[in-house]
Amino acid sequence: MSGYWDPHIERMPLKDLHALQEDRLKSIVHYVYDHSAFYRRRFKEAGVEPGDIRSLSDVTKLPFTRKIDLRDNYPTGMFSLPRSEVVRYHVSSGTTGKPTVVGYTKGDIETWSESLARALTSIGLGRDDVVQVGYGYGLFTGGLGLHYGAERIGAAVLPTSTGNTERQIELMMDLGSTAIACTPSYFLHMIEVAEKMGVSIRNDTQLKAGIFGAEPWSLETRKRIEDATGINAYDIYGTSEISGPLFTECREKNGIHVWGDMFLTEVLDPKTGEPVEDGEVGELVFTTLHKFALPLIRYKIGDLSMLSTEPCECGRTHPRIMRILGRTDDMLIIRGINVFPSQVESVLMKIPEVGDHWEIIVDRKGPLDVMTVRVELTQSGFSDKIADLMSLKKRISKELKGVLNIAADIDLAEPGTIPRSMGKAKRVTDNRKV
Ligand code: DLL
Repeated sequence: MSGYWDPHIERMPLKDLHALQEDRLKSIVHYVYDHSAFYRRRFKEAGVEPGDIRSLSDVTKLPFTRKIDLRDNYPTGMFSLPRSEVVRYHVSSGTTGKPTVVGYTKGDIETWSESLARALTSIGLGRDDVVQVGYGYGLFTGGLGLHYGAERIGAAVLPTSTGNTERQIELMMDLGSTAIACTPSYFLHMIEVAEKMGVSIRNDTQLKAGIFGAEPWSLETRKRIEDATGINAYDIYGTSEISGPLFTECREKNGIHVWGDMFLTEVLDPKTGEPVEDGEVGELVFTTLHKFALPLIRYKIGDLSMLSTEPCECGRTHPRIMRILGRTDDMLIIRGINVFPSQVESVLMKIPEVGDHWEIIVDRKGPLDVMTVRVELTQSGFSDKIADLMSLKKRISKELKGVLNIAADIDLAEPGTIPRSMGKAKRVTDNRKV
């Protein structure tokens, strides 16, 4: 059957998928209890034993784990296997605290690659494709993750990593890259550099698909990328803790397929910890069902999304998560109002005069929080007439207020003045914390 990497698994009837998940949940719970002193202690504290987990719904009896547990047990205190079984480590950058270390057995790397092989096949890639991997190679999971996934489907990998953008574009043309995997903010930068080089991604390259993620990006940004280049831009999600990049949208572009034989997904109310209904926003919690060096039980990632358990038009039965709103800890509280940077992006990207780069700066002036949104204008949106700029400022401010319910100061910047990122874009500077 074409279009699927593993049709038997991907189209599995829900009843069979649930039975498989139940078996795997029971085994992984026994496994961590037997192999990891951390989980034994946690389970005992929660008064739960592996034998208590008899059905899928019993998952709620298990205690949560969080990033802080990985940090507290730095570097490998949460691992379930000794070093001799580990074939790879990845390490988070630690920008928001102590770094976290994740590890993989040979089988874990295979499962990770398999997950991406299914995902890449679902967006129509295969052995005739050239996949340019512009995610960072090294301690970050993006580069090597995509690399192994693309190799698994027999594509030719062009491992450009991040940076050296002009060379990336030359190679894209010379080797005929048909897909690019990088952060959406880096791809926007690539489009800009290509233009400066006199290269049209639409006409001068063979690019047809983008695999964009590792940071929040809005549907409006997708539209901008697709309109500017003619490619199909797909969302890819994952976190280093559960392996790295793992899941993408399929060609339907209606949610990210999370492979149920590998992961059990819960979406919970961040306040009560109770499951929310399908289609309601909640916090993502994953249990790894088939990962053995560092299995995670009810891991609270902190990302907000919605779950859909309806089978997809593409024929895949596995649950989908909808576009990630952001992390609970990305949420800014400005004068008591919750603001997600992704909401700001959605508003800005609908305004044609606003370019692709923007940032939020939060200060405290006296007792008051002040949010400044600094936006770069496009060449055509930029005017030397003060009156034009003033009226644009007003318009942006009004649009933002309509969605966020708070007023923001708008700072208009000339094209090319906001720093570009090669990896995850830094959108927010919160001066209140320093
Ligand atoms: O960013 C893994 C990855 C690499 C995913 C390449 C996709 C592509 P971490 O560095 O651990 O891992 O960061 C994970 O990034 O919890 C989300 O907050 C955010 N994130 C990742 N993908 C998306 C996405 C990698 N598609 C954290 N949309 C996650 C929104 C995303 N946020």
